[in-house]
Amino acid sequence: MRIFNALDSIKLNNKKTCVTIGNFDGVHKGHQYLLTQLQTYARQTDTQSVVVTFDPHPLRVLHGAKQPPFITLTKQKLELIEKMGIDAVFCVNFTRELANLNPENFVETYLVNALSMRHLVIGYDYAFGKNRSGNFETLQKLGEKFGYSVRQSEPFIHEGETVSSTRIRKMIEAGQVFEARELLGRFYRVEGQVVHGQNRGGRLLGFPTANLCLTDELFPLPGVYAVFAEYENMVMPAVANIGFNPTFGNDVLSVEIHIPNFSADLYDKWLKVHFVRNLRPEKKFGGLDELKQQIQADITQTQAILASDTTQTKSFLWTTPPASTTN
Ligand code: RBF
Ligand code: MG
Repeated sequence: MRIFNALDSIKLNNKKTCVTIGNFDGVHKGHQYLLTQLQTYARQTDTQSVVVTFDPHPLRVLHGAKQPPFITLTKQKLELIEKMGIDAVFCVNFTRELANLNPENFVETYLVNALSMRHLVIGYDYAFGKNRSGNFETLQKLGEKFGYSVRQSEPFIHEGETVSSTRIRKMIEAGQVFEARELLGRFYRVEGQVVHGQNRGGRLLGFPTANLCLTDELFPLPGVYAVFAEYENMVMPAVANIGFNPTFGNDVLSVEIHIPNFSADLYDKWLKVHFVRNLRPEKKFGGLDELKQQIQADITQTQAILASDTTQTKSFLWTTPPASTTN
């Protein structure tokens, strides 16, 4: 998959393009459904599939605040789009100036001239620009002028409700990682660099933990989770604790991973954590022994959960297209 970050770096072969545009936070099953339609349509029309997305997320630029936290940061988002088999991504640098372009200017410069767009496929609720003026009707009118067709896809429904980034964010914030897996088509995952923690896990408890440094993304409700830890090409059963370590009277939130039977030094390394199940809330224990016993019980429970889930596990580590739309 080719990735373009600026107008002047776009190099496409002679094929015209079939484009979709959006934020795609989460690259969830709804997005996957749209991306699969994009590819099918590109194949039928002998065009190449291109995803146009933005970085930073428009909400960050326009509202400044760290809200909402993202399900996927750009790096992970692009990896997942690549897994879907898309030909190219144009990751447009989002600025206030860009936000002020009118839809016609944006379409002409970014989609028609830069990408040679012949077809546009948009999500059921997509609109861009000031007051959402770049909506289906506007895009269709512009299509007559610039010579492209527009299709709008339908919402992707799971258990009677549309799959959306908002719905998934709420689940993760409530610790419902198993439920979120259904809407994502994969485990919810965070990733980051391993940083120095309190140095207490190994020495004091006998359960060393890798502390993750997260920046901007959403993390699940504080508590203990059965997870898969992915390091280089290894995927290992592990336990995660997201919390404040109340037993020790800490007041900083940490995201810690203990990988049983694994002793490599992970400091400064990149670790991915796939959330499988929520086990319990974090608790304040009366003493070290009680906490140690509980952590051992968490490990035993995790091993049982992950072993019983083996047939499904591999396919949930990465995104898979919705079954109904594969051919
Ligand atoms: N600390 C707590 O104070 N309460 C807990 O319930 C708790 N549960 C944990 C469960 C697991 C699986 C792990 C790996 C750690 C847990 N900890 C808990 C965190 C522990 O206090 C921490 O790893 C050490 O203090 C080192 O930072
Ligand atoms: Mg640690």
